[in-house]
Amino acid sequence: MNPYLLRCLELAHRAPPSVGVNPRVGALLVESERILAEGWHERPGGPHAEIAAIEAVPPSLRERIPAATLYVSLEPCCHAGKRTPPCTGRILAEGIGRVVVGCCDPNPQVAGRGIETLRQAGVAVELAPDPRPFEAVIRPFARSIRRRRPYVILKWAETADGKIGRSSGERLLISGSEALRYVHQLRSRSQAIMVGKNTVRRDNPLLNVRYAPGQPPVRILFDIDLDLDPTLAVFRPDAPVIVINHRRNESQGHLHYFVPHNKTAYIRLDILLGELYERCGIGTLLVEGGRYLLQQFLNQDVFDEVHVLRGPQTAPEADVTAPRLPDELYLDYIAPLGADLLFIYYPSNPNR
Ligand code: AOF
Ligand code: ZN
Repeated sequence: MNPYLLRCLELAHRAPPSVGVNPRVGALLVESERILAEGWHERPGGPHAEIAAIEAVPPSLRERIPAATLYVSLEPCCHAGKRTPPCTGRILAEGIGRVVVGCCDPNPQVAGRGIETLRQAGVAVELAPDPRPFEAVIRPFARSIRRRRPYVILKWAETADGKIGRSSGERLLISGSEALRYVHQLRSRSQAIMVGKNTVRRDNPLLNVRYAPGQPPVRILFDIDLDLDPTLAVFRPDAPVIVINHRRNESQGHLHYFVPHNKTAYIRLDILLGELYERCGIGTLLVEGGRYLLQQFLNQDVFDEVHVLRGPQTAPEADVTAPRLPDELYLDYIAPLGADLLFIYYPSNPNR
């Protein structure tokens, strides 16, 4: 791959999970084999990657901008009426003559029109020979903008005989340290994490990031009648907490009480997630349990990936069976994590 395009991918990965409903994008300006400046898209409402790169050019090098090539991992946007002005306008205003693009923007409001706009204005636009690595970086964005709901990863750990817990409520440690690290990496890459009410009450989980670097995700809880004990660990102020309920619709510090507008949201996960996407800007969601909630996501076909960590042993008195996987899944990846095995499944038809 062209090293400048590869660098765009690296820069795109600097975007934190709070980039939310927006894509991860990286860009750089190169003139005579010299990198004038780099940029990436950091947060919704913040400058797009191209703009960040243009603005990072030191004053002494600004006069070189028109002679430079702009490398960008995603097609520059051309649509107005959103949080930031269209990047195509700024590219033209700067007089940049050549742009190399990783892949097209799947946003229906762009979808090739950004490239078209630049070409019509006389800019030489080239596309990366293989768009797949660029499409892979924006996969959550591509899926969520089309369905207008967050990209959903379901995750659980199960014993060698497929049990995830004890009905007595007594805690069960299934995974070894490498698998735990993996889970915390997954959390640190997710904008939000969701668990069912019984899991909160019984396990009193922290739902933070301890065994990996990174920020704790937004916690999303179900507390319909607002009767959960406020001293539970999930309510700690280390991360924003969205409390789905049917009484209060207001924010109090880090606590965001959320009443869905559409009453069917209490039983239809696609509608609930649609509201979390539109109203709270939640773009990626990790669902960690318990069994009932995970099974609802599977049954209602509201997920994009399933990560199962299978331990090497059975556990005494473990009697809660793992969620039942639908037939239309394909197993994409298996890898050992210490003594555990990680299985990653995808829906067979991701365009469903
Ligand atoms: C780009 N470069 O770095 C990004 C783009 O709400 P806004 O103003 O931030 O616009 C978000 C839309 O812009 C998003 O849906 C996608 O189509 C595009 N994102 N485009 O040229 C970037 N992040
Ligand atoms: Zn843009």
